[in-house]
Amino acid sequence: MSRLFTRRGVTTGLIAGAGGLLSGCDALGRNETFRKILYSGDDANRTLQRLVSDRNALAREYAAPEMSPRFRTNGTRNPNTDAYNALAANDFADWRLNIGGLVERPLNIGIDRLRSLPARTQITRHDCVEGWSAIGKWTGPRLSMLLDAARLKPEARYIVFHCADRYRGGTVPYYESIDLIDAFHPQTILAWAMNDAPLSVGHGAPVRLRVERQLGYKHAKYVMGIEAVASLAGIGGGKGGLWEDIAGYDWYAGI
Ligand SMILES: Nc1nc2c(c(=O)[nH]1)N[C@H]1C(S)=C(S)[C@@H](COP(=O)(O)O)O[C@H]1N2
Ligand SMILES: [Mo]
Repeated sequence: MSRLFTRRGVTTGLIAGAGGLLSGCDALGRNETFRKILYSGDDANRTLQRLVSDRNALAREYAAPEMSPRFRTNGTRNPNTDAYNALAANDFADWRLNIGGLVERPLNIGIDRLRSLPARTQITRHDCVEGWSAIGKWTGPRLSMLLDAARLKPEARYIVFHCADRYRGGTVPYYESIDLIDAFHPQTILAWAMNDAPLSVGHGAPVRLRVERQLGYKHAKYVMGIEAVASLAGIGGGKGGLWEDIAGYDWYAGI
């Protein structure tokens, strides 16, 4: 078990992040790698800095009465593979999340551990590219906390999410990816609860990504593995996500 996951480690991490909970700039600023990449050179980077702070703006959050009475499921509603069905039959007690790739300290944690980490709850609007939206409440640890614990190597540029489901039951696994700005955005969480209940199979059990500044297809459900990479070229069809590969969707789907 990594040292940051001891109670003391988590507390220390939280104190370091206190006051930064709602500030994406702080989240970015805590990461030396970003600083070097983004703020090297000086005034030539002013435009870039402005873009980065826009990218760090928070998605709107809503009040409980604004939550949608019905939140539809979309895409895969059940991965229905033998492996997934076995995990689901046991209430995901045997599910393990792997965090690897370009990290100093690969992590492998179970669902109980994930649920015991300090969590963020946010009520946000999900916008699907197909033209529907719904407001729901999501709870889970910030992705940044896990990436900090795993310690990204300096070459890491993207975070890839490997999912349990296969496109239309075929052989192509669903996957998605985001850059480090979104990975460290304060509202980017690994949600294990929706609307105060454990995530249902339809909505991505046991864990799905919420990346609130982007469209629905970026919010990977059924997350099994998280991989830090330097380039997206070697993953899937190379465009950073299943829909990007097969349907030409934009990799950056900002809203
Ligand atoms: N693993 C996986 N994640 C996925 C999908 C999918 O088919 N498989 N569909 C995406 C799309 S297009 C949308 S709109 C949302 C739907 O999330 P929901 O089922 O909770 O409404 O999940 C996204 N994440
Ligand atoms: Mo979607």
